[in-house]
Amino acid sequence: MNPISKPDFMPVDELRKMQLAKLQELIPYEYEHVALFRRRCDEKGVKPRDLVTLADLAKFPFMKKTDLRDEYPYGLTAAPISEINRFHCSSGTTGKPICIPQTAGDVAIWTDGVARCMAMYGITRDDVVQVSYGYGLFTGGLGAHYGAEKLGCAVLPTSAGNTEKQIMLMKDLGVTTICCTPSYFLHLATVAEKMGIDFRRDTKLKHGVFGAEPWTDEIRSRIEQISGIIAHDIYGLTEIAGPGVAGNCPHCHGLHVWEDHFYPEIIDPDTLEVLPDGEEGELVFTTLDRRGTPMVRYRTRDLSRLQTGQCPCGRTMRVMDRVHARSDDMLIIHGVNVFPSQIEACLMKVPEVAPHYMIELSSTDTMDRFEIKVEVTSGAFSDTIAAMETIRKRVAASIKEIVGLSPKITLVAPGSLPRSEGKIKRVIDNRRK
Ligand code: DLL
Repeated sequence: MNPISKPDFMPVDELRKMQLAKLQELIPYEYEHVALFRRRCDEKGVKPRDLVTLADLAKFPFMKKTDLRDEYPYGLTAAPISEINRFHCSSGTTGKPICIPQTAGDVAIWTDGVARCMAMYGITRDDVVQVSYGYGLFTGGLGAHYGAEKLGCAVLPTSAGNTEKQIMLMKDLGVTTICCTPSYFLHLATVAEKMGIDFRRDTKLKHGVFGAEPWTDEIRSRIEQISGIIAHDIYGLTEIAGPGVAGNCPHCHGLHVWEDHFYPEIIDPDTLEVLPDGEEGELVFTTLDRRGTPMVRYRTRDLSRLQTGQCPCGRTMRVMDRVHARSDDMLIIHGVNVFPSQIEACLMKVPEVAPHYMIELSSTDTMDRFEIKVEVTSGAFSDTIAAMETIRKRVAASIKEIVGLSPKITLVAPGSLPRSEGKIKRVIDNRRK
């Protein structure tokens, strides 16, 4: 076992004791240094000394993305600027960005999370790791970079874009591991095909470290089929660290959360009650070690579940379900609740369509219009109307069966929908608000 992985196997009672001890340091620290937290605790009538057991965490107030925006840039920062080593910010499409100042210790914890994920995937110092996540304010590039370096891998920081050159370098340098969004990998695969490069035959690629956006099991299988690599899932968010909050082991259908750093809870997003392990709801994280911008009970909006039972790999850290959706991604179409991931799963049941699609919503005076544009694979694409109509009917039937709706299905030519170098945007909602 790589020594980096040792904490993953910590006995559960030791882990719970450690979490409580860390929380009993964190909560008074946050109360002392972050005025918003102190004010909310006072309004609730809860004091740091009320945290006696782990269950007492539920007495403390939540934090939300709007708090980060409202308190931008330094309102939630607990450490003095002399201790701050790094900023990561993300700008939403509307309003103020969020800003997360971090200490050197915070960056080290984040690095540890990524390195432990990679070690769990079977990546070693013999691997050549290409980081095609964006570098800069986005945490993907630097997070994967530091994690791979900590493992001792040889790292190639390409960032996103310049796809043909990325493929050339991948081939020439003997890259074994690619880190990028799953949607960018699909784009890489299409460009490689056009360049006459077959990942299996012409490269040494074995591992993909994919995350930053929801992706279904069906997309994962497609990726593995077309490239012959193992597609690993890595989860994280800027507010808590970046990538490396959780990752999947070869045995679990879900992701081990590095609970010694990031304490997870699942809540009912309506009642805000903590739900027992095994029930689905909204993921909430508390950063147990972070001192630059600590987060207590941060509501992620990501929907998941903490699984019960022990993973066969022997890791004691709880497993969360893969994040298939965010509560704020849910679309209500003709009164039906639909997640884009459900549409993706329906599309991927039809082998003739490619994993490139767009959901478009608009409204007339009287009704909503719902259209799905999806690319046909280059193998199946033809100019015979009858052949295309057969595929279109199959897609429509798959969506009707699972989602219960009958959108307009438009089949488009391979390569005609926009590609993304980072997180893909698959929904255009132009309905009246
Ligand atoms: O996306 C950090 C990251 C970079 C994770 C690279 C993994 C790989 P943000 O830009 O703050 O940070 O976006 C965080 O992205 O709340 C989820 O909704 C989504 N997300 C991240 N990883 C996954 C994943 C980075 N593996 C938001 N599966 C999160 C599904 C994911 N959704």
